[in-house]
Amino acid sequence: MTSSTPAQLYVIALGSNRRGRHGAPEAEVRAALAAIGGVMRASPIIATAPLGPSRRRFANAAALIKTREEPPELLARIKVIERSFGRRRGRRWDSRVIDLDIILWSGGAWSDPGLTIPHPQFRRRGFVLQPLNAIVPDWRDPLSGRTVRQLAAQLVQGE
Ligand code: PH2
Ligand code: MG
Ligand code: MG
Repeated sequence: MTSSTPAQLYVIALGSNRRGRHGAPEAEVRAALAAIGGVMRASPIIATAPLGPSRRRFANAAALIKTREEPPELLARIKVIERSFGRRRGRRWDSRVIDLDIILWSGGAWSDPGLTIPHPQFRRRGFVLQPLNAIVPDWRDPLSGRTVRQLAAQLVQGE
């Protein structure tokens, strides 16, 4: 039962580059933070250039959340939130109303066919590392052993 599961911490990355029912991308990110709940810290929302073929700029942010959900339960819930915000499935690089990605987990690493934590790409993405650095600079990546602060500095230096 979830009630016997101890509290878990997760870092979630949020991105939007398309208007939805809450308004502009920044408003979608703010509404998603409220929908997720349990938010202990939220980064500023920053505007970033798109990585990939989409031409629209993104609003990106990150949040530290507390929940009793195990990784698959949290993933299922954020997928429901994405759908309720109007996210369409199966268009990997298309513009989107909201994208919610689990980046880090207090339990360390997780891997199953539907979910990998830490997020496999996060060390190479400034639009993820910059918001993360604003909320959890001392969190250590369980795979590389580096802190978020180190990973962010490394990416800026182009290492
Ligand atoms: N997400 C992507 C692809 N490209 N670019 C920016 N700037 N921000 C994103 O969140 C982003 C992206 C796929 O999830
Ligand atoms: Mg993503
Ligand atoms: Mg995603």
